[in-house]
Amino acid sequence: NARQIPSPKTYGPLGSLPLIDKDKMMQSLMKLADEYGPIFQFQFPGRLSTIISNHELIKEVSDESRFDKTVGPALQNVKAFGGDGLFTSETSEPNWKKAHNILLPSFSQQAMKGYHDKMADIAVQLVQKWSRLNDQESIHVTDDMTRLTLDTIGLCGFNYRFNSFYREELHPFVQNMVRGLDEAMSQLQRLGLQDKLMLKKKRQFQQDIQGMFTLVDQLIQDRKDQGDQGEDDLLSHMLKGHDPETGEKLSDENIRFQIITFLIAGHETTSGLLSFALHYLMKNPEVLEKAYAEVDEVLGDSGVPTYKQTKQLKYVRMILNEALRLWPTAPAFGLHAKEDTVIGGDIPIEQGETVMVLLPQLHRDKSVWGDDVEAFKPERFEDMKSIPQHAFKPFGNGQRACIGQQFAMHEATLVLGMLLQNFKFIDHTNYQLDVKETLTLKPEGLTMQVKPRRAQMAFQMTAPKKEEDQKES
Ligand code: FDE
Repeated sequence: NARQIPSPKTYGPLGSLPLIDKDKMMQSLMKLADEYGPIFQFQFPGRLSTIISNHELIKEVSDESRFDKTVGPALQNVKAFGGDGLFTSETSEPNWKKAHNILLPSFSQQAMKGYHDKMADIAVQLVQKWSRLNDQESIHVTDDMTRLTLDTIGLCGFNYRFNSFYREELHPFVQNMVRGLDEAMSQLQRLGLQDKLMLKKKRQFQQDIQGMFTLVDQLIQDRKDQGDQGEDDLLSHMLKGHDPETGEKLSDENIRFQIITFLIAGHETTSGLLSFALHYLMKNPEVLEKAYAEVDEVLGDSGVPTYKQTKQLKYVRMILNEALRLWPTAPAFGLHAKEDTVIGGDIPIEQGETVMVLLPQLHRDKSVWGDDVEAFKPERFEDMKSIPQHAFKPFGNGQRACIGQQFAMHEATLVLGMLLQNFKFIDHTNYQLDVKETLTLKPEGLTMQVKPRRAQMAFQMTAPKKEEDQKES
């Protein structure tokens, strides 16, 4: 017998929308999950969404023989500029597999060695900026983290410098992207007719998309004109790479969509991650002490961290994982059933029917994490093998999981390591967490002050010996 899925009450054509805070959809859904349980149905205007959020059910839908990623309504809207790039394509679209095959080696752990110096280049800019602040000047944390992550993916991906630390305003591309993403999300909450009437918004959306295309197409054209000069970045891999299965190359149009995809996926999520981590460090002095101790032991006064040193920052990684547990910056993803199936023993899901996986709630499943789910305890990640499979999924699932996982984690570990190496963090406003939602999550309005921890900043010290790095396999 089929179980009835719980569902909050509805208000005519608005569905259950009046029950949630429009600006905090994920957090509202988390509250509803507390109330209605690990599976419930939410009536959006015109569509019913099944939301699942405990370990037991998510373990089942993580079975790739039964479920596959779905490009849900939010990603459908982002498709206007992400096209058939990796993030916004269905697994069945031919360019997904092709690009996946071509790009996988560019994101391997091995490939991170090649990006390390470029990541460090941008991280040094951040440390320099913070080291030159006057007393009492405060840092807008998410803004600086976004500068950092955008510049990092720009430099590692396409050898392009956004130079965000040299400008107060956002780079025009970022303005286009942020407004575009914002509009893509806003469209979700408008009723059909209401949406059609937003002519000015629509015109702006088209302009923003054109703005993004223009910059990116120019980048591709410039690289082609200049010819192969031995660059070893994502763009060169995309221009040269052949799909080992079919021998085909990516089209220029698809390369454009991939570049936009990496710029979107690679910077908002990672900047949110770093911002949450800094917030929790300032609120948890024992964790902060342990982090300083590790950084002093591994990095000490040895200057800008090497690749190998960065890999040794185990506790810093645990901190990042714990931040991703509490606030997975890409908080949800959609799946559809490949065939008629049943989950949870008695809940039928028809072929093509979709479910939404709500990560922050999964990451608070007390049967996995214990009763202190809200506590910030990096020690939970001491032994990754002790964490049940599919209980921690900040990077998504299976073949459609985040291709940028190693990239994001290496970058974030390096940056957090360098900040710990160089600065004392001061929570000068006694900040209370306020999670802002766009396509991703961020601590809204987080500011901090810093003081130098040592007489010389890392970037002023002599460069470490690079040969040591080469030896490591
Ligand atoms: C993806 C991803 C995901 C899944 C989604 C779905 O399923 O829908 C997730 C969850 C994620 N991702 C998350 C994250 C977090 C962080 C920090 C990140 N992420 C980062 C990054 C960086 C980069 C570059 C990236 N990222 C990218 C990406 C891509 C391309 C994708 C798609 C893939 C496929 O193939 O599908 C993703 N990412 Fe991430």
